[in-house]
Amino acid sequence: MTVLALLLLAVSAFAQDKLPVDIPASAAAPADQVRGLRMEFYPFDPNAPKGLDSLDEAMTFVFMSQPQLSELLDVPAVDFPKNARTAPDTVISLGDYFFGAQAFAARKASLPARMSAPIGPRSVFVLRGFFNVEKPGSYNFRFPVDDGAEVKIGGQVVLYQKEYGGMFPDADPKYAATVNFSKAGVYAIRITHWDRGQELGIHVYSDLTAAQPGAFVLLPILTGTGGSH
Ligand SMILES: [Ca+2]
Repeated sequence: MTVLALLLLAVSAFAQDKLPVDIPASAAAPADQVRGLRMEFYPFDPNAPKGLDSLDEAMTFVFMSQPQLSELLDVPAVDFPKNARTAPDTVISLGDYFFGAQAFAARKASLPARMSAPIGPRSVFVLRGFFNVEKPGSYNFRFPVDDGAEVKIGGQVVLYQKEYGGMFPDADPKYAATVNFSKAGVYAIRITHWDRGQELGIHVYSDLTAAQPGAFVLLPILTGTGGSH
């Protein structure tokens, strides 16, 4: 094997082996913080010079914009299923596909238009919630997403998946993250979910609360308001 081949091997191994992310003990959330999963929707602005063509652009767009819609969802887990949608992009009800209709079926709200001809449909959802870590330790996460997402836990970036082209198998290494918690407690999770068009979805799996070692379950979200009443 040549030196160059060895070097390429080392580079590719480095790219695939993501380092665990340490969450500082100070990131544990105060007990009286609002629970539940808050969703903000940012449709593409056709007057913007750039077309939300990448996750990088989506992050900037969200930073510079106000959400068109903001809702506190009453859902038990981060689960925004793909293939649950029944209608084309243009006019659909949020309940048709968002969180398997649990959060929006009763509301009958229409999804704001996210078409932006001639560039095509683009949108960003920001999801913010809390989950419980009963025991300090190292836990594994998977964030299968269509198309891309940034995931922050306790203020730390644990995933920045910027590829697009549909959802790959859940076990694809690009969706994986290992997170170390030095202290038990409630932690914030913030997901910026970017979609470049057509199918969309995100799930958050972890072995944090799985009964079997190595098994993955949807990440349970704490709901209701805590602590102060
Ligand atoms: Ca998509």
